[in-house]
Amino acid sequence: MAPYTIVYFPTRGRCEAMRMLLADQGQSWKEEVVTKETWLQGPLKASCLFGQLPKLQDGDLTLYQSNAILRHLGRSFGLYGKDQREAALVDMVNDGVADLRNLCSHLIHHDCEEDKARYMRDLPEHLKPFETLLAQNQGGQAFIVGNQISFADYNLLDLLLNHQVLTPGCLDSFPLLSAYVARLSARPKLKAFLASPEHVNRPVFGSRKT
Ligand code: GTS
Repeated sequence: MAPYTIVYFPTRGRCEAMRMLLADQGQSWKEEVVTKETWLQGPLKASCLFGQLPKLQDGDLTLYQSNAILRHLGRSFGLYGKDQREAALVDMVNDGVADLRNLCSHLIHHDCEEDKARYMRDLPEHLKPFETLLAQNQGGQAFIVGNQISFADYNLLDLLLNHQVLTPGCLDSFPLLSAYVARLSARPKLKAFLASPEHVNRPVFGSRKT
């Protein structure tokens, strides 16, 4: 039986990076999909430590907070850099991804045209640090940190794939990020996951066409 259960809304949202990580690491997991109706009834929300999802069940360990979950999976599968120095850099990247994800998610949930225009205008500035990091690591031919994939790579890849849906062409002026997305997406297990109906049919965000 799969040791992992992801409890979340019927979207990619904050869970697709952990799904990509599990799929790429050859793991299986169970999904418990929570509808808006169930959530609004209240008892499930009341049972969640911070009143929010996602929740990950790993055997008898219950975890909330998407980035804590990613870090836990990172430690479980050796996806946290090769040493303490790389681990610090992996954390830094993941925090940068989380900041941009929060910014983007705020935008989606508030649906304000002015905010959207500002976000689009500033997007290159938000993406630039990741291009810079790639350039500093083996000319962008490897991962975001070091020689091995880390949980931050899955989180960054998910963020970039979402942006390619939301604002096609946003990576055109970032050759290293564009190549990175293509290279990581071509990893056999990841490629299969990204082509699976489970991923393809799951919207990026809830209640939107995307
Ligand atoms: N810091 C938390 C994390 O990273 O897990 C934030 C979790 C969060 O904001 N969850 C939202 C939620 O449960 C859903 S989503 O933003 O991931 O789409 N919202 C319902 C509620 O009642 O707050």
